[in-house]
Amino acid sequence: QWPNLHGGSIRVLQQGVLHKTKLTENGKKIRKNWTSSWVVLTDLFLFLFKESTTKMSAAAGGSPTGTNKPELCVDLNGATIEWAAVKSSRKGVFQVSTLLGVQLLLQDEDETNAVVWFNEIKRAILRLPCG
Ligand code: I3S
Repeated sequence: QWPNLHGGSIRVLQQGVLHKTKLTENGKKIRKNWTSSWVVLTDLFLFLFKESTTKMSAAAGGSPTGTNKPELCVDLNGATIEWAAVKSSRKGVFQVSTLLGVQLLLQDEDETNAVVWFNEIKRAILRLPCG
């Protein structure tokens, strides 16, 4: 568990490596650029860390501060998630879209694992006020 600013703590629901690419940036469609990230699902946010530098420290319970900042914080409140087989030739691909217009594809080669991630993220979204 990570400390937060209010002395409470952020509950980590699931973490691991996923492939990701953004589909849009500032509302504009961009060219895909698949990279792998260390993904941490919490109640409110999906945090994506650069995989190479943070996997070990995140796995060891490192906090997302200082040089270990996430490269992307996806607000799950009001977000949507759907399978996105038509948007990629890869298998195990789903899309997360936020209220503010971030569109992200996430992928796990292992489709069983992709289903686990999909269900956990979906459940987190549905628990939130706008979900
Ligand atoms: O949906 P697209 O545009 O066919 O996605 C592929 C391309 O973005 C490709 O790069 P180029 O911009 O050089 O064409 C990527 O290397 C591929 O990975 C993209 O497709 P997949 O099916 O992997 O999402």
